[in-house]
Amino acid sequence: MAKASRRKLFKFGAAAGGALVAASARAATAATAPAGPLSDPWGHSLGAGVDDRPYGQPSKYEKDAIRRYVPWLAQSPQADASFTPLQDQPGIITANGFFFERYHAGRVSVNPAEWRLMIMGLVEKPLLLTLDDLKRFPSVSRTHFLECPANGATEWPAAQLNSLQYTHGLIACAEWTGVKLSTLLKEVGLKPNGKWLLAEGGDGSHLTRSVPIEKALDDCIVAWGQNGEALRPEQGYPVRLIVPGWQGNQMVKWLRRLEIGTDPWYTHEETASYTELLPNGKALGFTWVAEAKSVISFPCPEKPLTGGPGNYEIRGFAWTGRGKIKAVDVSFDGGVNYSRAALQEPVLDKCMTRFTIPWHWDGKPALIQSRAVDETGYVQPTIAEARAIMGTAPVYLNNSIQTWQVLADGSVNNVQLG
Ligand SMILES: Nc1nc2c(c(=O)[nH]1)N[C@H]1C(S)=C(S)[C@@H](COP(=O)(O)O)O[C@H]1N2
Ligand SMILES: [Mo]
Repeated sequence: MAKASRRKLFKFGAAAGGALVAASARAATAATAPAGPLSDPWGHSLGAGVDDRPYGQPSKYEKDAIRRYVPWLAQSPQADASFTPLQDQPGIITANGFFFERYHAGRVSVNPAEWRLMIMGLVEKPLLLTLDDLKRFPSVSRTHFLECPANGATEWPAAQLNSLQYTHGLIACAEWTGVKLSTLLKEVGLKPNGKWLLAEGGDGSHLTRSVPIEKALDDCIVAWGQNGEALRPEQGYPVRLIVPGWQGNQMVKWLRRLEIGTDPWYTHEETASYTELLPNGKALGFTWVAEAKSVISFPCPEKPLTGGPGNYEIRGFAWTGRGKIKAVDVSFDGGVNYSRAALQEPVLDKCMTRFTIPWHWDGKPALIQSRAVDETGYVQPTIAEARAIMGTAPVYLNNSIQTWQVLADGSVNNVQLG
């Protein structure tokens, strides 16, 4: 995402916020006692048969639960990103149709019969695999999140987009099925001086990323399955690399080549997305791991409190690239006091984790926040703490605590404190 678009982002945020406030105010006044049983024509007629939908679709009433993109954020939709509607995601799995997209050269359509994976470089026995060859190796299924390091980039200078989808939607979580990279590297036989892996994509961008061999041998997956079906074209059909817990741009889509070398191949773009200039003038250096982060997904700007004062369940997601989430604390007063939320099972390694906490809302304005703690003891920073670390003009790696302002009418706004 380009820094130049911030002014436009701000205008967009103000417009979207106004519309949401008006909508939720209407909803609040419409809340009345039930008048009696609703008309239920669906209980007195035949439904559709099994012959009209060979591939299932969501209810037509869910038409607002969709990916969205910001048309002026990038120069073309082929070099842009769409955002996951986290406000519509109930559990830790992101539906394949909701999964955010990030393309450098568009979504290509790869014929699996013509697809090949080349494994070469410092190996005893280079391999050229077809998809059928790849699927003969022992496989695993693992659930992991995938976050673009630009997630939250618009929010570094100020609270700009009044939307959970746009402030946090460059993340998704799926069950991936494939062959462990370690299995393939064992098959080709690593030479002792093979210390780095280069992964290359088959799309026009030929996106390439360098992975240290320790990570490649640890938990990386060469995946073809995504949430109960083949990988979607959006996610790199037929095969992508999963580098659990690391930044999303490492997870090369439409994977076509793995090369073993002695050193990293850092490309210009790779360098730009991994380093941030710090206040002391030094660069942060290569930072691959997605640090602990969390956000409240209900309520949020898109999902206000429509039922008036009373009992609600606050819900959200937390994740860390360093293992499991240990705890999430929720504040209702802008970070003065925190209460521990419940983590909903399963709590998995490098995976989105769901948290919940009951809230009796007294109808007064409130500032709600969530703060994640991971199993290493790392605590998610406030925006002020994150800025102190990252300096004045960062783009990437915003994992700071999000504040939602709840107003008396139940509407919710993106704000920043301090
Ligand atoms: N071949 C290829 N791989 C790619 C990209 C790409 O444009 N081409 N984009 C990268 C970036 S920047 C991110 S954040 C993730 C996004 O994955 P998704 O589109 O499945 O959400 O894919 C990464 N892998
Ligand atoms: Mo990305």
